[in-house]
Amino acid sequence: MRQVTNCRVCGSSRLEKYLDLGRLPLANGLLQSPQDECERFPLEVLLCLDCHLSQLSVVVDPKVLYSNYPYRSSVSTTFRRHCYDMARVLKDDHDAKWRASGHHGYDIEQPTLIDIGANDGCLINQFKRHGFRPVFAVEPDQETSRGIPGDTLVLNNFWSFNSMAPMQRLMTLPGASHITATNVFAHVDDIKDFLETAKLFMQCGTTIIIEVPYAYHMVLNNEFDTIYHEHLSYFLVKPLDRLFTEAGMTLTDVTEHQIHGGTIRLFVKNGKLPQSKRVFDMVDREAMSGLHDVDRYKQFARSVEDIRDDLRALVKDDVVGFGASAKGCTLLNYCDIHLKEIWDDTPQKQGKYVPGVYTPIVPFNFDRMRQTKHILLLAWNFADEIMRKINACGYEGKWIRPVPYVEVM
Ligand code: DWN
Ligand code: ZN
Repeated sequence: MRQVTNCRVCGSSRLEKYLDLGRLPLANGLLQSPQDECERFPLEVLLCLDCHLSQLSVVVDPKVLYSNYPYRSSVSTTFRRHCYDMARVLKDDHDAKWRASGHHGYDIEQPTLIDIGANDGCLINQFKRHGFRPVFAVEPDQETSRGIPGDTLVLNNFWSFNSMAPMQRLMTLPGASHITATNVFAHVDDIKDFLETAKLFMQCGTTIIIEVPYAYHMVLNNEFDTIYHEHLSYFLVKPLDRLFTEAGMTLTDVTEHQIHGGTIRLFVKNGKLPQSKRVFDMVDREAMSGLHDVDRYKQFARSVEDIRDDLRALVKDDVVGFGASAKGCTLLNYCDIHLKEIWDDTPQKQGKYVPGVYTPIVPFNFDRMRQTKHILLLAWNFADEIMRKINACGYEGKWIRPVPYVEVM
């Protein structure tokens, strides 16, 4: 475990702690048995007083975090549709540029893709449906990567030139028109090495598309449970713009999306290029919302304590959880809530236990549904999809949503 003493974007040592969730277990370190021990690590968030990046106070070894990784992106229809929409938008944009180029200068008719943090191939599958040709995918967990289409070269490693001997082998490969990194950039400690490695695979027209949870929504919507040891950084546009500029790149555009409680999609190119007005508008909105002032984060921390107190008062041990999410592990451990069980559709999670609270993760079951009066939405980011599905099965009880404030529906 590495103690963070300097900001990973600007190097400043002026880091102020604004949230302490205690010593918590690793969110995806699911247990085989309730008797298993689980290691705990500090879960504290620091604000850089110079560039306003929020970041964890410690970095847990990624080899520990991502071995036997149980999370599968494709379980959620909502996320699959999000990837479909992303592929369609990028393909339409690519085709428009190809037509406008008069078929030269923009030298790739068929768009090509390198996907970093490919998980089970959820994104690659949707991009292939839109005519992208995958050049290769990077996914550290071999078991997880088995879902990636067989015609895609897969590198089971982390995206870092420093630690990837096979990378030299990949250097013989052509670059790609698009390099995607969805739900991975916030997980990376050395983000400057990440970008330098990406540069090796960028051609003149290449765009890197990075999607990360947006700290604007985390703070304003009290999404404290999105804080866990996998998420090292909690980004605002302001520090990101500085990061890319100092890396000799340009944040050319940024768009907002609802997925996972609110994310931003960053469009990054090599060199110094014009930027969309959206970049500046979002930085201004961050400032207007108080997010360049540590006091706003201390207000967020107080709201988190209120949610904890409200949940402790409301949730009894006959309550069931839905979605054995990483968020759920943070929420249950921080609030010290012990549910009867958690229903989850992910085969790799069923039969296991949430570390720290030892709650069993089981498949949905009609009989147990009929006996249930309250379900706690541990995957509230998919509330519509989950409630629609379970209500359609005849569930007549109540739903509890924990954020932005505790609500019984
Ligand atoms: O960055 C990350 C985000 C994107 O995903 C990863 N580091 C870890 C993970 O976080 P999470 O576990 O909080 O993500 P989800 O996607 O909110 O987890 C949803 C959980 O709910 C999964 O275990 C799948 C489950 N689920 C289900 O069983 N049936 C979800 C849906 C929609 C369903 O219908
Ligand atoms: Zn900083």
